[in-house]
Amino acid sequence: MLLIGVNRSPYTRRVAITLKAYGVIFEQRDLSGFANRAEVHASNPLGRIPALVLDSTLIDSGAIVDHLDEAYGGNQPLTPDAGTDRRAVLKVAALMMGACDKGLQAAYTRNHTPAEKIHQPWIDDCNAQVMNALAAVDAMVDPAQPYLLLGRLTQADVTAFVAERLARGIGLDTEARTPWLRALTRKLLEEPPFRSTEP
Ligand SMILES: N[C@@H](CCC(=O)N[C@@H](CS)C(=O)NCC(=O)O)C(=O)O
Repeated sequence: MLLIGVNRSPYTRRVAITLKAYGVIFEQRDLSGFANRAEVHASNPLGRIPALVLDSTLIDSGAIVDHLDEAYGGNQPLTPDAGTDRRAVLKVAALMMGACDKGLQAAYTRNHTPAEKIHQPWIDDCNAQVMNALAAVDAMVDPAQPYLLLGRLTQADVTAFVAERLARGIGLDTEARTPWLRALTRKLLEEPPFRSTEP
C-alpha cells in the first residue's frame, strides 16, 4: 500500500494518522501537489494529494478514510458506522476539513497571487472562518476526557488535530484563541500515530 503525499498537508496527514491508528503497514511517497504536479497527476488526475494506491487508487482523504474504516475498523471504526455517534463525528470532521480548506485558500492567495493583487479582506475572512470552526470544537473539549467524543479516539480527534496544526502553521494563535483544543492536540501528539507522522 502506497500513500502519496507529504504530511505537511493536513489531508495527507489525516490519512497517515488513520493508517497508523489501525496498525496498517504502508509506504509513503513524499510528493507535494504543487511542486510535484506531474507525478501526483499520475495517481490523481486532479493533481491533489493525498492518494492511496491499492489495486485501484483512492483519492480524497474522506473517501480514503472511509475505505480504511471498512477494511480495518472492525467493530470500532474511527468514524462509527451509524446513528448519532456517526453524525457527531462526521460533523466535527466536516468542520475541521472545511477549516483546512479555508486556511489553505488564505495561504494559496498569499503564495500564488502577485503582491499588488492580494486582497487582504479575503484572507482575513478565510482566517476568521478557520478560527470560528476551531472555536466551535474548542467549546466541545472536556479537559477531563482524553478525546473529543465517545471516550475513544475517533476521526473527530484526527481532523481536529490536523486543522489546529494547519492553523498554527499559517500564523493563527490557537494557544490564545482555542486553548482547550490546543491542549488536546498537545496530548494527542504524545500518541504514536500523531507523533510518528510529524512532518
Ligand atoms: N478534499 C481533498 C483536498 C486535498 C487538497 O486540497 N490537497 C492539497 C494539499 S494540502 C493539494 O494537493 N493542493 C494542490 C492543488 O489544489 O492544486 C482531500 O480531503 O483530500
